[in-house]
Amino acid sequence: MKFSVVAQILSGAVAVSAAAVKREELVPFTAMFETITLEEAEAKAADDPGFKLMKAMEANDEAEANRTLSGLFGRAEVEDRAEGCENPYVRVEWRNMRPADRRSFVSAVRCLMDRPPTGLAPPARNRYEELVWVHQQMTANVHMAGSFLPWHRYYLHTFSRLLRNECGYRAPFPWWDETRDAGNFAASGLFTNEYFGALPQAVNGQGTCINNGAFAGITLHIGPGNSNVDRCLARGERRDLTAQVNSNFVNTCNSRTAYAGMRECNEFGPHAYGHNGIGPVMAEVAGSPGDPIFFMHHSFVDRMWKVWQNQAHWRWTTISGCAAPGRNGQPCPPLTLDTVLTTRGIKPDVRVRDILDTEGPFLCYKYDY
Ligand SMILES: [Cu+2]
Repeated sequence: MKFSVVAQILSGAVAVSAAAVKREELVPFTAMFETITLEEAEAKAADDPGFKLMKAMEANDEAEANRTLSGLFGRAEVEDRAEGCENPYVRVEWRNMRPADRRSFVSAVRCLMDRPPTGLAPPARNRYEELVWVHQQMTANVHMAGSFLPWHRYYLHTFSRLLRNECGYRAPFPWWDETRDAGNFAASGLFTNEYFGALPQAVNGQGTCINNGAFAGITLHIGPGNSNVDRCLARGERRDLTAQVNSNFVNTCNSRTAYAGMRECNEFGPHAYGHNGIGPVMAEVAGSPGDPIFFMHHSFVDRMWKVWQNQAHWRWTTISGCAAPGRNGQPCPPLTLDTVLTTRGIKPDVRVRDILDTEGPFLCYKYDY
């Protein structure tokens, strides 16, 4: 009798404290990236000769494929490529990296978080957060416009330089082939105690503070939005959303022949679903680099663009669309080879022409596949 009362009290106490912890740890998704469905992406692509070609090839319709193929991709040759990148760095898919290199990558990211800020961004508490701050400041200019892909390419490059120059990272820069994990990002091998920490399932549509891995228990200070509020690194996979980051969606976007349509499909398709599917930090545009998995996700987005660029060489040397969204009913400023890409002083500003071809002299990298 006495024992059972004690047992009741004990189990009651455990239940209460577990509930208290759980309440504290659950973090709602407060903002999300805008998305389009695959059906909408296909409808927009329907009249695109590139999309017709893809469908004809899927259906093994050789005659139709040849009809749509003729004249589609232009005549630019490999020789059009600027010289000065004879041995490009190779970005290696996470699973193709040596375990020691994976560990050293994650430690280098952690090292940036452990370094003091330079003072460039007052709300930032460490060097890593200065980079998050740059994204926050640039958010309104570099999303929902043609500048989305070039700016994030340069942002990723800047991150890779900080890892190398300030934290001594020497191994290849990783990328993550998310299509292999569509619908189950948690199984990618990134979200382990050894590397980025867990990616738990969302609970009632909410994320959980991450208390394991290289970033266990960190406090974020930049975001959400334009605000700067202390909060935990929270994640919660929404598999219905990560399922959209599949090769069918990627190929549909990359079948678009004009840059503008491809960029829009990428940004609102696989890019947005990857963000929204990982957790409340990743789903909030401005502060999303607060979760270091941001850089793995954007390496996937950058590689997706690169695959499209490799389909036709003119895509290494020409660009179109908007440098920023049009405001107050005004037409948008055009995106050109001379459009400036800035990291707000972390690295010198560059122009689109410098980064358009990753195998040009300035960036000089490619992907392992
Ligand atoms: Cu962004």
